[in-house]
Amino acid sequence: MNQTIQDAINEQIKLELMASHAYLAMSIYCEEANLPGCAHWMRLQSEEERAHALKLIDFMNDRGARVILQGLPQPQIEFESPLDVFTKTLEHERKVTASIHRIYQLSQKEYDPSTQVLMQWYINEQVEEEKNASDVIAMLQMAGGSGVGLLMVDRELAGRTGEVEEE
Ligand code: OFO
Repeated sequence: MNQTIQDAINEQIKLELMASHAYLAMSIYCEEANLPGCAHWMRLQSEEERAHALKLIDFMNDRGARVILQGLPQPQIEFESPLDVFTKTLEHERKVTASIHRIYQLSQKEYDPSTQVLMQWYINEQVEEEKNASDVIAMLQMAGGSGVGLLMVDRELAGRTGEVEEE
């Protein structure tokens, strides 16, 4: 496997694990803020990001490439509000999308069809990820940041079911 692509995927593994770590920290924040639905949503999101990293790790292993795990920075642990939490989530997802698009381009340039096909899966996934965060932001904006409105959004988020793909 081309070294440039290996390096890019190793960076992407780090980015997915950073997202997992960030969303776990957000889940803890929500739990402390007495928002169990929000905490549940973020816990599932954290697990999903870990699954994204594992999918890349499996792909590298299957192709005989070298996986190099890197250290993760401490995630942000304090937030202004649930709206702040989901706004930061969307910002992070946009960075991840840009990174996936870069790897897709790279795989075209270096002619690596397998990576290209895998990146197509992540491209579709990112559309979903950005939509999910945007939907919650819209709900929070409509409901207002506190009181009954917030309670209703929290109940809605409690209904999220797991989407982690096992392969
Ligand atoms: Fe892995 O999709 Fe979010 O970051």
